[in-house]
Amino acid sequence: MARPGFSPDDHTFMDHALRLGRRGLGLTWPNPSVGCVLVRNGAIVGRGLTQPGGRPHGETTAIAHAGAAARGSTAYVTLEPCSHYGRTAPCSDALARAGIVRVVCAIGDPDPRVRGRGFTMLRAYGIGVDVGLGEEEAGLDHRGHFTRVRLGRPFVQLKMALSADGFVAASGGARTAITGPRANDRVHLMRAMADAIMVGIGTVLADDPMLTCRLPGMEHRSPVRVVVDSRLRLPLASRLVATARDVPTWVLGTVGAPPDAERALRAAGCEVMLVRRLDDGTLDLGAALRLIGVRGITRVLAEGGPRLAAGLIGSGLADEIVLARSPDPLGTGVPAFSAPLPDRYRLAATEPAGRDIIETYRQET
Ligand code: AOF
Ligand code: ZN
Repeated sequence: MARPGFSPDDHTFMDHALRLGRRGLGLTWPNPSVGCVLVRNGAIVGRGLTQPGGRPHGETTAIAHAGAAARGSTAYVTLEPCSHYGRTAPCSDALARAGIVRVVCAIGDPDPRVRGRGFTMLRAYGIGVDVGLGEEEAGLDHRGHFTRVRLGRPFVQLKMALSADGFVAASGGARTAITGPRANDRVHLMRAMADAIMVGIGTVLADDPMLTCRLPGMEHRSPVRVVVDSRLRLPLASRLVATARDVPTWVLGTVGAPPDAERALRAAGCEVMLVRRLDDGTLDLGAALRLIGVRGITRVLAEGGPRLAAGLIGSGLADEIVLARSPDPLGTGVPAFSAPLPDRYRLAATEPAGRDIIETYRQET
C-alpha cells in the first residue's frame, strides 16, 4: 500500500535498497547490513551495501559506485546514515559532500553514537530527509543490530525440524532426517544469513554435525559455530573440532569446566569462553549471549536440540521460532517441546517447502 508522502517510485527504490541490504546479512557483523540506492532523474546511478566485516558502509559504497553521477541524486537508504567519526567520516557528511539533495530513509538507528543525529546533520546540510518508508521490513532486517544495541545480546532465531507427531529425532538420539531437501535448503539459507549458529552439546554428540552453509556458491557464508557445552565434552575427533581452523568454532563452557579439556580444545583451534552457572546448575544462556554479543555477533540461529530450545524459550531469549514441520510421523522419538509454546509467540508466517511446512513464530515484545 502506498504510504502518504511517498511516490510509487519511492516505494520501488526503497524496496530495491532493502533487497540489497538483505544480501549482506550474516557478513557484516558487528555492523548492520545497510542497502543504499542513488537515483537521479528516475534512473539508478549508484548502489551499495555494507561490506563484509561492516566497513565501508552502504552509503559510501553507493557513492563510490556512482562517482560524479551522485550529484543531485536522491539516496534511498535502509538505516539512518551514521553521524559518528570512525575510521572514516560519517556517512551523513559523505552524502552531503557527494551532492545528494534528498535522503529517503526507512528507520532511525538506535546506536547511541547516532540516534537521530544522522538526520539532524543531513537537515543542517540542507538535504531533504523523509523517514519511515519500508520501516517495518527494515525493522525486521536490522533486528540483529537493534537487539544488540537495546538488549546487549544478539537476536536469536530458534529453528527446529519436527515430525508430524512432534518429535525432533528417533529415540536413542540417532541422527534422523525429518524434513526434505527444500526445507533443508531453506535452513542452509538461514545459516548464511546468521552471524553465528548455536547448538547444544547433546546435538553434537548425537549428530556430529558440520553446521556450515552448503548451498552451492554460498559455502563462504558459513557462520561462526557456537557450541553450548558446560563441561567441555566436545570430542576432539568431532567434525566441528576437525574443521575449527577453517570455520570459527566457539565453545561456551561454564566456570569450573575441566582445564585440560579447555587447553586441548584451544590447541585444536577452538575458542573457549566460560560463563557462570545459574543456581540450578545450568549454563547462564543470557550471559553466554551477551558474551558473544560483545564479540560482535548480532544474529544467532539456534539449531537445537530440545534442551537448548527449552532453555532459550524458558528464559525469554528466543526472539523468533522457526518450525520446519514434516507431514510424516516418526511414531516414537525425542519430543521437541515438553510444553506448548508460550502464548507470547504469535504465528507470523507459514510457507510451504516441498512436502514440509515452515512456520515462523515471533515473540511479542
Ligand atoms: C551507516 N551505514 O552501512 C552501517 C551503519 O564501527 P563503525 O564506525 O563502522 O560504525 C558502526 C555503526 O554504524 C553501527 O553500530 C551502526 O550504528 C552504524 N552502521 N551506518 O550509516 C552502514 N552499517
Ligand atoms: Zn555510515
